[in-house]
Amino acid sequence: MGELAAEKHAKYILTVEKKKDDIESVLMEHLRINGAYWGLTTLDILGKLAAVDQETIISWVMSCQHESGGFGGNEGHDPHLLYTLSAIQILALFNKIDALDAEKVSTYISTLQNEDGSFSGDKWGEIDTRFSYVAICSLALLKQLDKINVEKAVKYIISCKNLDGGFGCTPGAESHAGQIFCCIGALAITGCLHYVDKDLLGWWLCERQVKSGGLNGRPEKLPDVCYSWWVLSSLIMIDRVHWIDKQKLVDFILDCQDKENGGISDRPDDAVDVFHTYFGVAGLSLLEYPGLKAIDPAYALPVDVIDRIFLH
Ligand code: GRG
Ligand code: ZN
Repeated sequence: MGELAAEKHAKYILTVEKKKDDIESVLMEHLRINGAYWGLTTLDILGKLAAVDQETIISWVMSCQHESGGFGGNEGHDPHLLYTLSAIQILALFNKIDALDAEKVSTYISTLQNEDGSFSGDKWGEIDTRFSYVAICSLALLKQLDKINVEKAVKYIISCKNLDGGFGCTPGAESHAGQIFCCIGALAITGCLHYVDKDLLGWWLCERQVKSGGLNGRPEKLPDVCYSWWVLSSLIMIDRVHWIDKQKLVDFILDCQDKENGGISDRPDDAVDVFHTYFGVAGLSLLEYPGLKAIDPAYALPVDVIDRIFLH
């Protein structure tokens, strides 16, 4: 099965960052700040964050901020909660959260909370439990959770819980591992995991492991390395990670590496991308693979970064 090609993956991410005019980069222009978060966090877990030019990245991140306080996916783009969290996370990696006007950013986030406690992603109004997570995670990192009605936010998330123990994007919507990560992450951050039936949800989550060792995101679907993040982080937060075969999952992730050119794909023999490289490396970190920094399952940032923010 082999080992993690850590050096190659770091090199792959560093070269993707430089190629700004190939077709993927053009297609991804609107979510560059998300891509930057995935890539930089991967480098940090691999112990290679020092290889990037910190000043250039920080000033580019700050240039993505809108008058409203929210961040766009790139310079001149409209603000959205998803990009705002990525901006805060990138600054956190570099110990630069202080560069932000926390008051202004948190006011932007709080204006997106609705009467029922849910969050819209931006001023156009789409509601999704993803945005509840992103708002809560952002405000916690800024130490501004008191800007929103946390009780109502939690109540809305609980209203998205299904009879199978999972969570969907809105009340009554089908359980999906990605939404489960968002709901469990938000409940973990707000200290509200007691609302979750851990055995029932743990059962649903551990059933995501298929024969190859990989995890899928819903019943009957194909395994995909990204669920090594969405499912595994959730299992850890509810203390049920021992319900899956960890070694088989390690082997599945290692099997998705491009050992020659670096990068990790969604499943064996597919093309690699930065997102799945993050999910693979972060998944291995959650599985305590040797040589990797530990990552926090709720904040999706290295544990040392989280400790720096909350232990001082
Ligand atoms: C900071 C980690 C972090 C996240 C930010 C964006 C976000 C918050 C969360 C996204 C959660 C989510 C919904 C993830 C799922 C993404 C995904 C792989 C969707 C694919 O769904 P389908 O139905 O694929 O196309 P399947 O695997 O079901 O066939
Ligand atoms: Zn995927």
